[in-house]
Order: sequence, then structure tokens, then C-alpha cells
Amino acid sequence: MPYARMPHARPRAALPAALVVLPLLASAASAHAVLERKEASPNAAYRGVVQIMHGCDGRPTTRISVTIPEGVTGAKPMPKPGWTLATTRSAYAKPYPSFHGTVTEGVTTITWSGGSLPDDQVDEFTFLARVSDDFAPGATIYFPVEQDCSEGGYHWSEVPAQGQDTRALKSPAPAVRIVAAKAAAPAPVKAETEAKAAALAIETPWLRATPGGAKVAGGYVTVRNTGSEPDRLTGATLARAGRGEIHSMSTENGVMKMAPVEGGLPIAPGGTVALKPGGLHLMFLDLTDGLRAGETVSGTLTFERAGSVPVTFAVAPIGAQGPTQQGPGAAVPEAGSHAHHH
Ligand SMILES: [Cu+2]
Repeated sequence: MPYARMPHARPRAALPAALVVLPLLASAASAHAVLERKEASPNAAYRGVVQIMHGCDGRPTTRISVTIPEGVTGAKPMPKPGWTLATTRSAYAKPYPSFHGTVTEGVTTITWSGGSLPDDQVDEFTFLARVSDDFAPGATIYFPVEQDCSEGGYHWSEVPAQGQDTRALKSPAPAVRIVAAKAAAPAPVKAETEAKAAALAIETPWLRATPGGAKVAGGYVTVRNTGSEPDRLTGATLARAGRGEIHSMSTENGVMKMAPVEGGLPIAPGGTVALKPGGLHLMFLDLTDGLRAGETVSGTLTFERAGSVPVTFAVAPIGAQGPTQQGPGAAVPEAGSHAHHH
């Protein structure tokens, strides 16, 4: 459901670079809503972790809504157990370069609601996004946050006027300072991006076919990092699924359990991460159509450093243990075998 737009909560324009001299961190101690990572680089992924430090006068927090400012593209929220996720999409003020040409619209607000975070506990609400190179080092980006409680609420949306001290603000918007990328390559941006993706060898992406009517499918792939920088698999999409998650699987007291992997899967330089049946896997949810053995389905893998990389998944039979195996195999079909509480 789209939420009402609050004009004061949508600073859609980049703010003047002159604001950077302000001591942004000074207000963090008093604000209830802060971003864990206070720096980002142009043309790079940003992992936004909104930390809620207090409720409202002792009341529990029941809703958090983050506004993604203009110039920050491809925002994707991380679902939270116990909270209902909603996003609104809007047209960007202008097109931004992306891996496949340009993007002209995307998620501009992310709302988690329906949970209850007691006043004396803290929690984190996470999204991934990309900072465009419209922001030069020295600029500041603001991510206004609305916090609603069982009674009352706050709009952490105030942005300092030029020359104003952030400490003068009663409810400052969480701020992120733009800094130059540490290993800034002299090569053009596009070549740099391709080189980052080239540092990853993505092997045999495959899916299990789904029994009739199933809304979830397991996906598997092996990723080797042949580069010299660490990277992190943070998400996956499938043309036929509403969303994708990275799951771990474990057996407790003989019962298989799976859970979303918080923060993605790190892949060290020279390292390999293998997603396969019975272990780490991709879980595609809200399928719009079943997956039939022998088909191929396009999708993407999202990496913190390499960004979004297109892949083609081959569909193996229901219950297959590997991408090349034919026949039903011995395994129980994935879709019905473990509870999904998403
Ligand atoms: Cu799963």
C-alpha cells in the first residue's frame, strides 16, 4: 500500500557540498534513528542499516519508513521476520546509468510495519542501494526516517540549513557522507564495473523444477572470486519470482530449518562460495509461474562490489541434487519440505 508522501520528508535534490563541514556525528547520540554506515562512495553499492535506538516515550516502535533520496538508485529492502514490508516506486528526476543501460524509476520509500520493538531494545532495518556518481566526495546524502510507535512517533527528517549546526536540529535525518572510493581506478566507470564483475566466476546457476502451484523454488550456483578484493553475495532475482533471498539450511533435532542469511555471503579473494541442495541456497519466492525441467530462466546475482550480474539459470528436475542430474532422484521436493514463514 502506498504511504502518503510527506513533502518535508522528501529532499529529492542533492544538497550543496558546503554542508560537509558540519559535525554530522554529533547528533547521533540524541537521535533515535541513525544509519550504521555513515560513509558511501559515488557509483558504489551502499548498505543502509537503520538502527532504532529508542521507542517513543517508553512506547514500542511499530513502524519504520525510510525515504530513498534522489540519486540513490536500485534500492532493495531486506525483509524482517515479524514485520510487513512495503515499498513505493517512483520515477527518478532523471535517468541514471546502470548495468543494463539506464534506470528511470525505482523504490523511493521502504516501510517495515506491524512489528513491535520495545523501547529498551534496539533493532536494525536494512536496505541495499546504489549511490550514483552525481554525488561528489564531500557531499552529504540524507535518508529521512519516519518512526511510529504504539502511541506517537517521530519524523527524523530535518536537514541542516546552510551553515546550521546539526546539533541544533530536534529530529535530524540520518546522514551519509560521500567519500572517494578507496581504490579509485583511473579507468572509466563502466570498465571498472565490468572488471569487478569479471573478478567473479559464476558457475552453473541452476534451479529445481517446482511441483504444480508451488510458489517457492530453490536456486543454486557456485561463485569463485578470482580477483584481489573481497566481495559479498547480497541477493538474487529471477524473472519469474517476486523476490529472492539467500538462505542457510541446518538440521536441528532431525528437523531441517532454513533462515535468511543476514548481510549476505562474503567471498574472499581466491575463495569460493557454493550454494547447493541441503546447504546454502537461493530461495525464490512469489513465483508467477512454475519452473519446468529443461527450461532456462534469466535472473541476476547481486554483489556488494560487483553490483548486479545477469545470469541464466537452467531448470533441473524436481528434487535434483545437481544441475546435470536427470530423473527424480531421491530427494524430497524442496517446495513442500520445509516451512516458509515469509
Ligand atoms: Cu530456503
